[in-house]
Amino acid sequence: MCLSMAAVGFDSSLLKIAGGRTLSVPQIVILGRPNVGKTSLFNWLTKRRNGVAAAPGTEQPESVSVMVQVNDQFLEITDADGICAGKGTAISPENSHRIDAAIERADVILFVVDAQAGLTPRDHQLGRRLRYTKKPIICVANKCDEPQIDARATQFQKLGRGRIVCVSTTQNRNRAELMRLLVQRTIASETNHQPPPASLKLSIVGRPNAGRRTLIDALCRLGDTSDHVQPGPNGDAVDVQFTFDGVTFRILDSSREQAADANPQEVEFCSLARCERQVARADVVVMMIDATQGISNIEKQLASSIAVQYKPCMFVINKWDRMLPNSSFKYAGALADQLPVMPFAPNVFTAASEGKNVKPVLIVAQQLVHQFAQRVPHAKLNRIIQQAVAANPPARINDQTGQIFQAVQIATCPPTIVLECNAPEFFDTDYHGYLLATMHTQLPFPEVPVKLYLRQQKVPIPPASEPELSEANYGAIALS
Ligand SMILES: Nc1nc2c(ncn2[C@@H]2O[C@H](COP(=O)(O)OP(=O)(O)O)[C@@H](O)[C@H]2O)c(=O)[nH]1
Ligand SMILES: [Mg+2]
Repeated sequence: MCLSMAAVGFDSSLLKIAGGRTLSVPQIVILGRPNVGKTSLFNWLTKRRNGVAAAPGTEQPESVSVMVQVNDQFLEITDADGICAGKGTAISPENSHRIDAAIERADVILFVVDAQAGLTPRDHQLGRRLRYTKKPIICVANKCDEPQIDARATQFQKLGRGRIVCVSTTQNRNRAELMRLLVQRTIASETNHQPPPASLKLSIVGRPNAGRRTLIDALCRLGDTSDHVQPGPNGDAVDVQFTFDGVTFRILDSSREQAADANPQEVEFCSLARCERQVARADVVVMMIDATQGISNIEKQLASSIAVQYKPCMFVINKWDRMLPNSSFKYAGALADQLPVMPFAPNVFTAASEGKNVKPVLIVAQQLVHQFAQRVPHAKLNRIIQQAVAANPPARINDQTGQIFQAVQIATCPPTIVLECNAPEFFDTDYHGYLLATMHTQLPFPEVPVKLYLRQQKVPIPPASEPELSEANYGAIALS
């Protein structure tokens, strides 16, 4: 935790890298109405026999992710089951925002339908929602247990949502075809990726009255030029953009929408879901905290929802003028205890109404984007991991101990590290935390989330089952 004030030399070309997704592990999101077989498909594609445990630190999962490797391609597959749940045809407002956030995160979408049950109003509803995205979509007609059922899948063409692939998770039909298409679409979406504009999207979240609007106005005053951007077609919050230090900042703020909410009961729930969508769109999240108020459940829930999306985040502790002469270091320590999900996130103490110390928000945002795109030399990463394990080996279980054979950084944005080990079960949540803390202190991404996977060292896949694909699965995601 630090109060970062100094301007750093910043290479704006890095924004081009960090703003794009091409260096991240491609995200495949499974969507569909309840009971079509999303979870079955997820387990089948990722070769999991049972349900998957929640990532450490989270409650009942709204979505669960697992990484797979197909030939040389890494893919992260997410079952967005929880957010598609609900009775009847209506999608609740909070799930509606969560579905938008999931679509925002995805590089390729698997839209699952049930070939036996046929088209339902709920499929239509989700289909309409997917019409607004340009992301590649594969329509997966599940429960085609026999080839005769495949003909029924043509009815889903009405949805007009991508190529239809007939599969059966229970009868193990057409898995290889779906996998091949998935990899093809992923590679195509990477190749077609437009170079992103040299701009940085800041999402400002926080409870009402924390001072978001005031901060935005103060930030705009720092900019060379500023203009208001009209809301997007699906009701995005009002954006403002300005240029500072040669970088175009685009600010996403949910405060106006929140003010428009009539029912205060709903405000909390809906605004949290809206914030999730805002977070999904952002390059960097600014979480505003009112220094004069305590940390409430709202802040805790917000921090968790930022952490599960692995977004770079800074805490802006506002109204600090009213807290003087308190020590900011003491406050930072207390904050870390109360919001333990992102111990690495930097703090900036501001008095937005007086325009004091708001410039560091823009400087720290640039630093975070820079850190997020860092790639570490292989030898250095391995040296640090080996030293960490030697200094504090994992606990012995049944006279055996965990061993890490190799560490590989497979992606940036977020920095994503795979540890090849003898058995992931030897490394519990505390040990993940220890390794992550070591990486945060010793590698050039101290203030951004790092994704860590543990993988049992490769076991060859029997060639008879699927000769053309070579695949490997990775351990559950550890929340950094
Ligand atoms: N006949 C048949 N049933 C399936 C298939 N895949 C899933 N199911 C069943 O459909 C039901 C709902 O599956 P689930 O994966 O929980 O659906 P979700 O709600 O979309 O995640 C379960 O009873 C599954 O056993 C399939 O390929 N064929
Ligand atoms: Mg399910």
